[in-house]
Amino acid sequence: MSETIAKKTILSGIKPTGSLNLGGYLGAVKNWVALQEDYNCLYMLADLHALTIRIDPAVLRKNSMELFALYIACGIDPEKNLLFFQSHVPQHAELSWILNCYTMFGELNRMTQFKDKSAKNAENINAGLFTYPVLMAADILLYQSDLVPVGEDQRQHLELARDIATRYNGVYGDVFKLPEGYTPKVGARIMSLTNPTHKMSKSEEDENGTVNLLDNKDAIIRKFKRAVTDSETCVRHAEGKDGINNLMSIYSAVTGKSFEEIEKEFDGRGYGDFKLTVGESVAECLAPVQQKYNDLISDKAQLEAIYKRGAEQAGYMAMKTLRKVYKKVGLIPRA
Ligand code: AQP
Repeated sequence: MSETIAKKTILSGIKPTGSLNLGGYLGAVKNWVALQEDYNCLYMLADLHALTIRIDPAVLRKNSMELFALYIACGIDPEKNLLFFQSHVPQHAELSWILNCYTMFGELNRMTQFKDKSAKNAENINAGLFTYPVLMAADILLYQSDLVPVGEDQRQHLELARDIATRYNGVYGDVFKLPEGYTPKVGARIMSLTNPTHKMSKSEEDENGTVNLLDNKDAIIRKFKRAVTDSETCVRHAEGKDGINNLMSIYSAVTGKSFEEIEKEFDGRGYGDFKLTVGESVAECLAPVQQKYNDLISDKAQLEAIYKRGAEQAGYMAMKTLRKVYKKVGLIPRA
Protein backbone atom coordinates (compact mmCIF):
# COMPACT_ATOMS: atom_id res chain seq x y z
CA MET A 1 0.00 0.00 0.00
CA SER A 2 1.50 3.38 -0.91
CA GLU A 3 2.14 5.97 1.79
CA THR A 4 -0.48 8.32 0.31
CA ILE A 5 -3.26 5.76 0.67
CA ALA A 6 -2.36 5.05 4.29
CA LYS A 7 -2.58 8.71 5.28
CA LYS A 8 -5.77 9.88 6.93
CA THR A 9 -7.94 12.50 5.25
CA ILE A 10 -8.61 15.85 6.91
CA LEU A 11 -11.04 18.48 5.67
CA SER A 12 -11.47 22.02 6.89
CA GLY A 13 -12.49 25.44 5.64
CA ILE A 14 -13.11 29.07 6.47
CA LYS A 15 -16.02 31.28 5.39
CA PRO A 16 -15.04 34.40 3.44
CA THR A 17 -17.44 36.57 5.45
CA GLY A 18 -14.67 39.05 6.22
CA SER A 19 -10.90 39.37 6.29
CA LEU A 20 -8.89 36.57 7.84
CA ASN A 21 -7.87 37.67 11.32
CA LEU A 22 -5.49 36.52 14.00
CA GLY A 23 -8.22 34.25 15.44
CA GLY A 24 -8.66 32.30 12.20
CA TYR A 25 -4.90 32.24 11.67
CA LEU A 26 -3.77 31.07 15.11
CA GLY A 27 -6.89 28.98 15.74
CA ALA A 28 -7.06 27.26 12.36
CA VAL A 29 -4.74 28.00 9.43
CA LYS A 30 -1.47 27.83 11.37
CA ASN A 31 -2.45 24.36 12.57
CA TRP A 32 -3.41 23.26 9.07
CA VAL A 33 0.12 24.03 7.91
CA ALA A 34 1.49 21.63 10.50
CA LEU A 35 -0.78 18.83 9.24
CA GLN A 36 0.20 18.85 5.60
CA GLU A 37 3.06 16.38 5.91
CA ASP A 38 1.14 13.71 7.79
CA TYR A 39 -2.36 13.82 6.32
CA ASN A 40 -4.19 14.09 3.03
CA CYS A 41 -5.54 17.57 3.55
CA LEU A 42 -8.42 19.24 1.77
CA TYR A 43 -8.79 22.91 2.55
CA MET A 44 -11.81 24.53 1.03
CA LEU A 45 -12.88 28.09 1.00
CA ALA A 46 -16.40 27.82 2.39
CA ASP A 47 -18.01 30.40 0.12
CA LEU A 48 -21.46 28.74 0.05
CA HIS A 49 -21.55 28.95 3.84
CA ALA A 50 -20.86 32.68 3.62
CA LEU A 51 -24.23 33.23 1.91
CA THR A 52 -26.25 32.73 5.09
CA ILE A 53 -25.58 36.40 5.80
CA ARG A 54 -26.32 39.25 3.38
CA ILE A 55 -23.01 40.10 1.82
CA ASP A 56 -22.28 42.51 -1.00
CA PRO A 57 -21.26 40.41 -4.07
CA ALA A 58 -18.19 42.57 -4.74
CA VAL A 59 -17.10 42.21 -1.11
CA LEU A 60 -17.61 38.44 -1.21
CA ARG A 61 -15.49 38.17 -4.37
CA LYS A 62 -12.74 40.29 -2.85
CA ASN A 63 -12.79 38.38 0.46
CA SER A 64 -12.73 35.05 -1.36
CA MET A 65 -9.68 35.78 -3.52
CA GLU A 66 -7.92 37.39 -0.58
CA LEU A 67 -8.56 34.42 1.68
CA PHE A 68 -7.51 31.93 -0.99
CA ALA A 69 -4.21 33.76 -1.50
CA LEU A 70 -3.78 33.98 2.28
CA TYR A 71 -4.16 30.21 2.69
CA ILE A 72 -1.08 29.85 0.50
CA ALA A 73 0.75 32.86 1.95
CA CYS A 74 0.32 31.33 5.43
CA GLY A 75 2.21 28.25 4.28
CA ILE A 76 -0.39 25.84 2.92
CA ASP A 77 1.41 24.28 0.00
CA PRO A 78 -0.91 23.75 -3.00
CA GLU A 79 1.32 20.90 -4.15
CA LYS A 80 0.73 18.97 -0.93
CA ASN A 81 -2.90 19.89 -0.21
CA LEU A 82 -6.11 20.25 -2.17
CA LEU A 83 -7.18 23.90 -2.13
CA PHE A 84 -10.50 24.78 -3.69
CA PHE A 85 -13.62 26.90 -3.55
CA GLN A 86 -16.60 24.99 -2.15
CA SER A 87 -18.88 26.47 -4.84
CA HIS A 88 -16.63 25.03 -7.59
CA VAL A 89 -17.49 21.50 -6.50
CA PRO A 90 -21.27 21.24 -7.07
CA GLN A 91 -21.43 17.89 -5.27
CA HIS A 92 -21.43 19.78 -1.93
CA ALA A 93 -24.81 21.34 -2.67
CA GLU A 94 -26.11 18.11 -4.24
CA LEU A 95 -25.22 15.91 -1.29
CA SER A 96 -26.53 18.54 1.06
CA TRP A 97 -30.02 18.15 -0.43
CA ILE A 98 -29.98 14.39 0.01
CA LEU A 99 -28.73 14.72 3.59
CA ASN A 100 -31.45 17.29 4.33
CA CYS A 101 -33.88 14.44 3.79
CA TYR A 102 -32.07 12.39 6.44
CA THR A 103 -31.87 15.16 9.04
CA MET A 104 -34.64 15.83 11.51
CA PHE A 105 -36.10 19.26 12.11
CA GLY A 106 -35.69 18.77 15.86
CA GLU A 107 -31.98 18.03 15.46
CA LEU A 108 -31.36 21.28 13.61
CA ASN A 109 -33.53 23.17 16.04
CA ARG A 110 -31.20 22.16 18.87
CA MET A 111 -28.08 23.65 17.27
CA THR A 112 -26.81 26.35 19.58
CA GLN A 113 -25.00 28.18 16.78
CA PHE A 114 -28.32 28.57 14.95
CA LYS A 115 -29.82 30.08 18.08
CA ASP A 116 -26.84 32.43 18.57
CA LYS A 117 -26.63 33.49 14.95
CA SER A 118 -30.38 34.02 14.61
CA ALA A 119 -30.40 36.15 17.74
CA LYS A 120 -27.66 38.27 16.17
CA ASN A 121 -29.42 38.46 12.76
CA ALA A 122 -33.04 38.77 13.79
CA GLU A 123 -33.93 40.43 10.49
CA ASN A 124 -32.54 37.60 8.34
CA ILE A 125 -33.20 34.20 9.91
CA ASN A 126 -33.11 32.35 6.61
CA ALA A 127 -33.46 28.62 5.97
CA GLY A 128 -29.77 28.47 4.98
CA LEU A 129 -28.81 29.49 8.49
CA PHE A 130 -30.97 26.67 9.80
CA THR A 131 -29.66 23.97 7.43
CA TYR A 132 -26.04 25.18 7.53
CA PRO A 133 -24.96 22.12 9.57
CA VAL A 134 -26.32 19.81 6.85
CA LEU A 135 -24.14 21.49 4.23
CA MET A 136 -21.26 21.13 6.66
CA ALA A 137 -22.07 17.42 7.02
CA ALA A 138 -22.03 17.14 3.21
CA ASP A 139 -18.63 18.90 3.05
CA ILE A 140 -17.17 16.38 5.45
CA LEU A 141 -18.88 13.17 4.28
CA LEU A 142 -18.27 13.74 0.56
CA TYR A 143 -14.55 13.14 1.00
CA GLN A 144 -14.85 10.24 3.45
CA SER A 145 -12.90 12.44 5.86
CA ASP A 146 -11.35 10.72 8.85
CA LEU A 147 -10.71 13.88 10.81
CA VAL A 148 -12.13 17.36 11.03
CA PRO A 149 -10.33 20.07 13.03
CA VAL A 150 -13.13 21.75 14.93
CA GLY A 151 -13.26 24.48 17.51
CA GLU A 152 -15.62 24.18 20.46
CA ASP A 153 -18.35 26.05 18.58
CA GLN A 154 -18.38 23.49 15.74
CA ARG A 155 -18.34 20.37 17.88
CA GLN A 156 -22.12 20.05 17.93
CA HIS A 157 -22.18 20.28 14.12
CA LEU A 158 -19.64 17.48 13.83
CA GLU A 159 -21.75 15.31 16.14
CA LEU A 160 -24.72 15.98 13.89
CA ALA A 161 -22.69 15.00 10.80
CA ARG A 162 -21.92 11.69 12.51
CA ASP A 163 -25.58 11.19 13.41
CA ILE A 164 -26.71 11.87 9.85
CA ALA A 165 -24.06 9.50 8.46
CA THR A 166 -25.05 6.80 10.96
CA ARG A 167 -28.72 7.17 10.04
CA TYR A 168 -27.98 6.96 6.31
CA ASN A 169 -25.56 4.04 6.73
CA GLY A 170 -28.16 2.27 8.89
CA VAL A 171 -30.56 2.20 5.94
CA TYR A 172 -28.20 1.74 2.99
CA GLY A 173 -25.01 0.12 4.30
CA ASP A 174 -21.62 1.62 5.00
CA VAL A 175 -21.51 4.47 2.50
CA PHE A 176 -20.05 7.19 4.73
CA LYS A 177 -17.00 7.06 6.94
CA LEU A 178 -17.75 8.43 10.42
CA PRO A 179 -15.53 11.49 10.97
CA GLU A 180 -13.75 12.22 14.24
CA GLY A 181 -12.92 15.64 15.66
CA TYR A 182 -9.26 16.61 15.54
CA THR A 183 -7.86 18.71 18.34
CA PRO A 184 -4.59 20.35 17.40
CA LYS A 185 -1.62 19.90 19.75
CA VAL A 186 -1.41 23.65 20.16
CA GLY A 187 -4.82 25.25 20.00
CA ALA A 188 -5.60 28.84 20.75
CA ARG A 189 -8.98 30.49 21.08
CA ILE A 190 -8.28 34.12 20.37
CA MET A 191 -10.56 36.72 21.88
CA SER A 192 -11.42 40.24 20.79
CA LEU A 193 -8.84 42.79 21.97
CA THR A 194 -11.54 45.22 23.07
CA ASN A 195 -14.03 42.65 24.36
CA PRO A 196 -11.95 39.73 25.63
CA THR A 197 -14.88 37.59 26.72
CA HIS A 198 -15.95 37.31 23.05
CA LYS A 199 -13.97 35.50 20.39
CA MET A 200 -12.19 37.54 17.75
CA SER A 201 -14.57 37.25 14.86
CA LYS A 202 -14.72 38.33 11.24
CA SER A 203 -18.10 39.90 11.80
CA GLU A 204 -17.11 41.91 14.87
CA GLU A 205 -18.19 45.50 14.52
CA ASP A 206 -15.43 47.12 16.56
CA GLU A 207 -12.45 47.06 14.23
CA ASN A 208 -10.06 47.74 17.12
CA GLY A 209 -10.96 44.36 18.58
CA THR A 210 -9.77 42.44 15.53
CA VAL A 211 -6.28 42.17 14.08
CA ASN A 212 -6.49 41.30 10.39
CA LEU A 213 -3.67 39.42 8.76
CA LEU A 214 -3.20 42.21 6.24
CA ASP A 215 -3.14 45.07 8.79
CA ASN A 216 0.06 47.10 8.56
CA LYS A 217 2.54 47.25 11.42
CA ASP A 218 1.31 50.63 12.72
CA ALA A 219 -2.31 49.46 12.82
CA ILE A 220 -1.33 46.23 14.58
CA ILE A 221 0.64 48.03 17.26
CA ARG A 222 -2.07 50.67 17.71
CA LYS A 223 -4.69 47.94 18.24
CA PHE A 224 -2.55 46.12 20.80
CA LYS A 225 -1.81 49.37 22.64
CA ARG A 226 -5.57 49.87 22.99
CA ALA A 227 -6.26 46.31 24.10
CA VAL A 228 -8.45 45.99 27.18
CA THR A 229 -6.58 44.72 30.25
CA ASP A 230 -7.50 45.01 33.97
CA SER A 231 -6.76 47.14 37.00
CA GLU A 232 -3.77 45.04 38.16
CA THR A 233 -0.36 45.67 36.70
CA CYS A 234 0.89 42.12 36.81
CA VAL A 235 1.27 39.96 33.68
CA ARG A 236 0.00 36.59 34.88
CA HIS A 237 -2.47 34.01 33.61
CA ALA A 238 -5.39 33.83 36.01
CA GLU A 239 -9.14 33.58 36.14
CA GLY A 240 -10.89 36.90 35.60
CA LYS A 241 -7.93 38.41 33.73
CA ASP A 242 -9.50 37.84 30.32
CA GLY A 243 -7.66 40.63 28.50
CA ILE A 244 -4.21 39.65 29.80
CA ASN A 245 -4.92 35.93 29.34
CA ASN A 246 -5.78 36.62 25.71
CA LEU A 247 -2.65 38.69 25.12
CA MET A 248 -0.59 35.94 26.73
CA SER A 249 -2.20 33.32 24.47
CA ILE A 250 -1.42 35.41 21.40
CA TYR A 251 2.15 36.07 22.49
CA SER A 252 2.62 32.40 23.32
CA ALA A 253 1.22 31.32 19.95
CA VAL A 254 3.49 33.60 17.93
CA THR A 255 6.68 33.11 19.93
CA GLY A 256 6.28 29.55 21.21
CA LYS A 257 6.96 30.75 24.79
CA SER A 258 5.06 29.14 27.66
CA PHE A 259 2.88 31.19 30.04
CA GLU A 260 5.47 30.66 32.75
CA GLU A 261 8.24 32.07 30.56
CA ILE A 262 6.06 35.04 29.64
CA GLU A 263 5.26 35.77 33.30
CA LYS A 264 8.99 35.71 34.08
CA GLU A 265 9.87 37.91 31.08
CA PHE A 266 7.41 40.61 32.16
CA ASP A 267 7.89 40.36 35.89
CA GLY A 268 7.97 43.93 37.25
CA ARG A 269 7.24 45.48 33.85
CA GLY A 270 3.98 47.32 33.16
CA TYR A 271 1.13 46.46 30.82
CA GLY A 272 2.20 49.18 28.33
CA ASP A 273 5.50 47.42 27.79
CA PHE A 274 3.80 44.02 27.48
CA LYS A 275 1.19 45.22 24.97
CA LEU A 276 3.84 46.87 22.79
CA THR A 277 5.98 43.70 22.79
CA VAL A 278 2.99 41.53 21.85
CA GLY A 279 2.05 43.95 19.05
CA GLU A 280 5.60 43.98 17.70
CA SER A 281 5.93 40.21 17.78
CA VAL A 282 2.59 39.79 15.96
CA ALA A 283 3.65 42.31 13.30
CA GLU A 284 6.95 40.46 12.91
CA CYS A 285 5.18 37.10 12.60
CA LEU A 286 2.80 38.45 9.94
CA ALA A 287 5.41 40.33 7.85
CA PRO A 288 6.50 37.30 5.75
CA VAL A 289 2.86 36.23 5.27
CA GLN A 290 2.01 39.72 3.97
CA GLN A 291 5.04 39.73 1.69
CA LYS A 292 4.05 36.40 0.15
CA TYR A 293 0.42 37.51 -0.11
CA ASN A 294 1.40 40.63 -2.08
CA ASP A 295 3.35 38.53 -4.58
CA LEU A 296 0.50 36.06 -4.99
CA ILE A 297 -2.46 38.38 -5.26
CA SER A 298 -0.94 40.12 -8.27
CA ASP A 299 -0.56 36.79 -10.07
CA LYS A 300 -4.19 35.94 -10.84
CA ALA A 301 -3.23 33.31 -13.43
CA GLN A 302 -1.29 31.31 -10.86
CA LEU A 303 -4.11 31.46 -8.32
CA GLU A 304 -6.62 30.43 -10.97
CA ALA A 305 -4.50 27.45 -11.99
CA ILE A 306 -4.34 26.33 -8.35
CA TYR A 307 -8.07 26.56 -7.64
CA LYS A 308 -8.97 25.01 -10.99
CA ARG A 309 -6.79 21.99 -10.28
CA GLY A 310 -8.09 21.80 -6.71
CA ALA A 311 -11.73 21.77 -7.84
CA GLU A 312 -11.04 19.11 -10.48
CA GLN A 313 -9.37 16.78 -8.03
CA ALA A 314 -11.86 17.42 -5.22
CA GLY A 315 -14.74 17.00 -7.70
CA TYR A 316 -13.38 13.62 -8.75
CA MET A 317 -13.28 12.41 -5.13
CA ALA A 318 -16.69 13.92 -4.35
CA MET A 319 -18.33 12.33 -7.38
CA LYS A 320 -17.29 8.87 -6.24
CA THR A 321 -19.25 9.31 -3.02
CA LEU A 322 -22.20 11.09 -4.59
CA ARG A 323 -22.63 8.44 -7.29
CA LYS A 324 -22.90 5.81 -4.57
CA VAL A 325 -25.33 7.89 -2.53
CA TYR A 326 -27.62 8.56 -5.51
CA LYS A 327 -27.61 4.93 -6.52
CA LYS A 328 -28.40 3.67 -3.02
CA VAL A 329 -31.46 5.91 -2.63
CA GLY A 330 -32.81 4.75 -6.01
CA LEU A 331 -32.03 7.61 -8.38
CA ILE A 332 -31.41 6.50 -11.97
CA PRO A 333 -27.65 6.64 -12.68
CA ARG A 334 -26.65 9.42 -15.07
CA ALA A 335 -26.23 8.15 -18.64
N1 AQP B 1 -11.09 33.79 17.48
C1 AQP B 1 -10.81 32.56 17.09
N2 AQP B 1 -9.97 31.80 17.84
C2 AQP B 1 -9.68 30.54 17.44
N3 AQP B 1 -10.13 29.97 16.32
C3 AQP B 1 -10.96 30.69 15.55
N4 AQP B 1 -11.59 30.42 14.38
C4 AQP B 1 -12.29 31.50 13.99
N5 AQP B 1 -12.16 32.50 14.90
C5 AQP B 1 -11.35 32.01 15.88
C6 AQP B 1 -11.48 29.15 13.69
O1 AQP B 1 -11.34 29.41 12.32
C7 AQP B 1 -12.00 28.41 11.57
C8 AQP B 1 -12.87 29.00 10.51
O2 AQP B 1 -13.84 29.76 11.00
P1 AQP B 1 -15.05 30.24 10.07
O3 AQP B 1 -14.71 31.46 9.38
O4 AQP B 1 -15.56 29.20 9.16
O5 AQP B 1 -16.18 30.38 11.14
P2 AQP B 1 -16.28 31.14 12.44
O6 AQP B 1 -15.63 30.36 13.54
O7 AQP B 1 -17.74 31.43 12.57
O8 AQP B 1 -15.47 32.47 12.22
P3 AQP B 1 -15.88 33.93 12.56
O9 AQP B 1 -14.67 34.78 12.37
O10 AQP B 1 -16.57 34.01 13.88
O11 AQP B 1 -16.87 34.25 11.38
P4 AQP B 1 -18.26 34.94 11.40
O12 AQP B 1 -18.06 36.21 12.17
O13 AQP B 1 -18.57 35.18 9.96
O14 AQP B 1 -19.19 33.97 12.05
C9 AQP B 1 -12.77 27.53 12.54
O15 AQP B 1 -12.02 26.35 12.71
C10 AQP B 1 -12.78 28.36 13.79
O16 AQP B 1 -12.81 27.53 14.95
